Amino acid sequence: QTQIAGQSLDASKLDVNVMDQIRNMGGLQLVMPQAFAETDCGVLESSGRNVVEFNLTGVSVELPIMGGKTYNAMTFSEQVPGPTLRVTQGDVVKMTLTIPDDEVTGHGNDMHASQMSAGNFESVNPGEVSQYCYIAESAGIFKYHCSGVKLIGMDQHVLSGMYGIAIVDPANGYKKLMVEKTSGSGELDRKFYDADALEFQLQYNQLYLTPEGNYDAGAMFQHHNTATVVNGMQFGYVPNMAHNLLVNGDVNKNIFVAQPWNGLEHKQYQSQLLFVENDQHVRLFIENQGNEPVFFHIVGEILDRVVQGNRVQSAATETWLLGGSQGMIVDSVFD
Ligand SMILES: [Cu+2]
Repeated sequence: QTQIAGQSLDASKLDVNVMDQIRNMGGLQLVMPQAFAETDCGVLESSGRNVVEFNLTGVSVELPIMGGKTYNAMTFSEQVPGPTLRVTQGDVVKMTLTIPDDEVTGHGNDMHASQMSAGNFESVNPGEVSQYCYIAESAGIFKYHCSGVKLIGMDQHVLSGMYGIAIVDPANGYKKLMVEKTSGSGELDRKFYDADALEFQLQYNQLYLTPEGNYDAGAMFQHHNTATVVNGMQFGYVPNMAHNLLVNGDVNKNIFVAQPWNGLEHKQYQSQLLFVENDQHVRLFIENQGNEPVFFHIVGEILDRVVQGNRVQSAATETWLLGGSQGMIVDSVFD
């Protein structure tokens, strides 16, 4: 019979050196699960799992801001948000970050889906390429962001545009959506929608800028944001001249009182309306990339389902709160 006795150890009251004793016993070895331990691309690539390459560049560019000015943005692959990675739970992600020779600063990439600290990846300097691999073990929506130069300037890099999302689809796919309807007073008439849905992604952030369009850390610490941005732009949800033409038959006949992004020269930085059909299952991937809370509500609608980490958090809720670096999947039917 074996008895195991527990006791507390106060190292300061021992007359032996605890660290020496541990060393004499052969030391301590940290054992971590596969997702953490096997970051070597060679091992993971030959694991038999599906390998998805995710290639990014770290580039500083000037981007338009409301009022006709520009700001000094930092980007993954010259876009804000950065490219979206979409994989299936269990896939191996092979992430490669390239920093061009003429880039002004080093960058990193901390992918929350990887469950690894950005500290392991350090900083990739101008002219360098770096790579790591990981298994996307958990389903859901996860932020990725620049980790600055060995964490220094991380706030500047992220709040200047270096962020994006990884969508990890559940291994067994998405579930059908149930919406409660009634066929009379007190008569429940559940309605089911196929898991296939029309999908959108919305990423929230703030810009903290000096009048010259540079990052303003003082403003960030005081939460005095210059702008709230959705998918990288202010007021991106108002119509532009293409919608004027569609709805009013005239590019110059505005639909809304303020249309700051009317010009088609803005290309991908043009405002975009989200067109959905009545009685259609819509899936929204939403991430709060910033340092202010997001109170997500759709005017005139109820969020039929909120999912985080492949677990239903709520049904039929009016608003859902996302803290900084938090994501969710909202399923809704507009009716
Ligand atoms: Cu960066």
